[in-house]
Amino acid sequence: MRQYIYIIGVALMMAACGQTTIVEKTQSEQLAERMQSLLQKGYMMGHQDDPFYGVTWSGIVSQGQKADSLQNTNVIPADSSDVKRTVGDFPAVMGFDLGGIEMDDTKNLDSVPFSRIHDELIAHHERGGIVTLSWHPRNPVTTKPHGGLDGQIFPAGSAWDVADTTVVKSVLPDGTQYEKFQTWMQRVADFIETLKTKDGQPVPIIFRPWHENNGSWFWWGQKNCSDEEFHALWNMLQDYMDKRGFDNLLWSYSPNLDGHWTEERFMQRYPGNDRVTLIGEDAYQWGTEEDFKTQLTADLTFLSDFAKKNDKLLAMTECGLQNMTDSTWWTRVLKPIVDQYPISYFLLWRNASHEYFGPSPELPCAADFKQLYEADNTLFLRDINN
Ligand code: BMA
Repeated sequence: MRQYIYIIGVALMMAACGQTTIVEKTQSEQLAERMQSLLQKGYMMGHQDDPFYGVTWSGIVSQGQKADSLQNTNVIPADSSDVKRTVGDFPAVMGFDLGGIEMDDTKNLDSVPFSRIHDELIAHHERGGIVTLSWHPRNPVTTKPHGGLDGQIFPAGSAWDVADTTVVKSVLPDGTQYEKFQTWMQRVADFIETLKTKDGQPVPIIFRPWHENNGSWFWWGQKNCSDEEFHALWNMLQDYMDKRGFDNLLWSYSPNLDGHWTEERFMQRYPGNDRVTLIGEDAYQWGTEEDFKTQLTADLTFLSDFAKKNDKLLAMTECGLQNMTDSTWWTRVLKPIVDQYPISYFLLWRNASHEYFGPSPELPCAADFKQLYEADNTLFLRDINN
């Protein structure tokens, strides 16, 4: 529908001017084009929370520090990044999470100050990188006013609090949490609105809300709402963001590794071709290598076919092997599979000291990551700027 309105709009403008009008592409259209053309070179490497902390270091302020001193802290040494420390280049894609912004918190759910997310996201864009935002909003029914900072023990009040299956319903029109959720969306939009370059240009962002929705571990998950409720939730957020006038958001639909997609099942919660530019999957190896390979191959076969038919970009929006228990996993397990599909990027999840998915020079997996880096078809920051 939107594409239709856009075409009519262009046609009317052309008719009114009586001449051919060149309509400037939006920020998100330009990003999609860039991603599309980069497919010819290979696929990009991405990393969540890359500049904030790593397996052996942390550049985020300690819990006790006062919120008002966060703005000017410069505790992160320049270029801190486990990826850069390992291979000498930044990831092409950096991911950041908004969880907690809805509560007006100063730090996100992983203790990263939003002021730092703001600065690093813009910095990565300005150095020619691509950025993506996910959002783990707290449970609007059970969270206490100050979220995780108010004495709740995980998963109480968090995105993972799924004791009650009426949460999605509660944020929809006529629901008990409708007003609260309007404020939550407003806070997300207010933050995104600040993500501009020095000359005031909005930063293009791959935005992927309501991720892993085919699992049931988040309050918007499969068993926690009906298909209709899920669609209403997606649409409410997207329509709100559209109303706020963002043309820099490239909407990504990213369910979880499934292993058994059929077109019928996939379509049940797919937001629609007019609402999504990128389809992706969050795919971790939690179980055996064989199961992971089988499921990922099945899913990428289905998703790449779907993406092609529907003219969508494809990505592995999150992935990894927790704590790199197999130090050759990237080149031996992941790469041979993703090499076969036209993915735009794969994003390894965060490197916290207790759970990491990316490389670190001190770890045995560093050698394997260097090999991954040296492959012609894996793209890091320098590759996408050349
Ligand atoms: C999960 C884990 C959590 C983290 C969350 C949001 O997959 O990494 O520790 O809080 O993502 O980043």
